Amino acid sequence: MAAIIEIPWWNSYRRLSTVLCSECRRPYTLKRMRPRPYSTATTSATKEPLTLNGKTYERDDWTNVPESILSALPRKLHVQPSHPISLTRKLITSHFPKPTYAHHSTFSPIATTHQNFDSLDFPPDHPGRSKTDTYYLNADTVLRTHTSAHQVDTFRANESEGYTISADVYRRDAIDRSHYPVFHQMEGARLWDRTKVPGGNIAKAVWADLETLPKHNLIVEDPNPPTHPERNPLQEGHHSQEEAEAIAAHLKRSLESVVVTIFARAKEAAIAAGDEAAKTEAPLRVRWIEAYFPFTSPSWEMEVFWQGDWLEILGCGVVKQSLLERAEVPQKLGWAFGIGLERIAMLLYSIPDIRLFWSNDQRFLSQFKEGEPMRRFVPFSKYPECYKDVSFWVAGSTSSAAGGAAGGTGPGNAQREFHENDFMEVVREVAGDTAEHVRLVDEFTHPVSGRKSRCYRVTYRSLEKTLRSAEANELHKKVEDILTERLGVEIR
Ligand code: FA5
Ligand code: MG
Repeated sequence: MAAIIEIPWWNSYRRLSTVLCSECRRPYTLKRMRPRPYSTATTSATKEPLTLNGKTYERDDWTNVPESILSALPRKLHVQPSHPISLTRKLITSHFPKPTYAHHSTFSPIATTHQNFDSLDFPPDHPGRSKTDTYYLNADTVLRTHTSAHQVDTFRANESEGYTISADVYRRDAIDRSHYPVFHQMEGARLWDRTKVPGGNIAKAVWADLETLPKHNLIVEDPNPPTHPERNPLQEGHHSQEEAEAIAAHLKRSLESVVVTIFARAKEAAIAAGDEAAKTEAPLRVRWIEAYFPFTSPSWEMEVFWQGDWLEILGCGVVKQSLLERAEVPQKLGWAFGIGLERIAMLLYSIPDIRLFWSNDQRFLSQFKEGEPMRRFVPFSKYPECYKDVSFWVAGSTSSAAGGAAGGTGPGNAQREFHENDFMEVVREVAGDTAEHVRLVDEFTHPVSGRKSRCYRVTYRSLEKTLRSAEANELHKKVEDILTERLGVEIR
């Protein structure tokens, strides 16, 4: 067997020992990484090719997209008239006027791995590429995990100075009130052309453009310098310090004015709903924090203080010049951002649960109207929850070292490593939107056998009716059966 050679893949300029990846929220050790073990769990035994939007995709070892997810493809909530996701999209795009910005909302959700990862300089073993995090149609084709998948193609189309792209995106993820395997993002970007300014330095032009943006009096916490040689580096050799600073300032002001509007609207809606406290509530708190994305540098995330906690609403940064070279517009430079539409819509309308966006219930849909003043969502009812625990021995855990080796052999390896997202997928497949929350409540290693046990609590609650105990039991039994069959775990 070939020895496993660990290849250095991280950008050489980063000398810190760890960073937190903004894509996956995992800390990275900036030395060398082994690929994570891949889960081989797939949700369909059929070998029939997948036919989507008139195109056929052969299944292979990577195919892991279940029917329940494919059925979300035609929904396109971001363009449904009077849907809160669509209203949120419109509110945000109004801050990025034509003709400077072109607006796209019909790009196909089916992306190549090149578009979704390679074109964005994702390293070969970035966890985002793994089958546990991403829905694959086959080894070369995914359901896009973010709107950034279209960055390079849209830069190449070169039709305007800026753009927005609104779209449905797909990720294998946790189950709770703010996570859903399908959600919506809006990407935005703005570029300047060196050949159009005297001396080829765009800084002055960017500051002049910034002067035309709406001003606000929001106090924004931004304690870090615009660039930092290790944490948030300037793209040396591509951008001057003054260019990066001007682009960062334009980016931040553009996005700050979006949040100012959003929160002003949310407050008006609260006051209109008779929420007296909204009139005197503390001013909005917003902060910029340093971040890391493979395709921007420097990079930031914006967080807002909401209901007692900091909530991340977007990621952004100065576009990596390698992308613009790939797009054959090397003379251009600028910024890009990606914002989560559900998170914004939940704040705007006080929508308490992300599953509601998928409801066809008129009691939900009739509360939102295009062209009418924004109103807070009035919950129609809250049906009782019913929770059930499931404890199991994790497959393959008696030989955890073998799991590491599995990483070296990659997909298709018979030694399955348990991954929580596979468990989430089973729960979603069985219970659909009736699964409200799944959390790990206990985990231990048997002192003698070394076997690992996990206990998860699954909260079932229907948004539309009272769930009978017998129905919850039936769902839970099915979850247990599929877990055993597909993930090879042993129920305790
Ligand atoms: C991205 O997806 C980057 N593509 C953003 C970006 C674009 C950075 C352009 C730089 C330049 P991230 O995974 O953090 O980053 O997601 C961006 C936003 O999408 C988050 O801030 C959040 O608002 C939203 N989001 C992410 N995951 C979820 C989820 N599971 N459910 C709902 N919203 C989510
Ligand atoms: Mg993020």
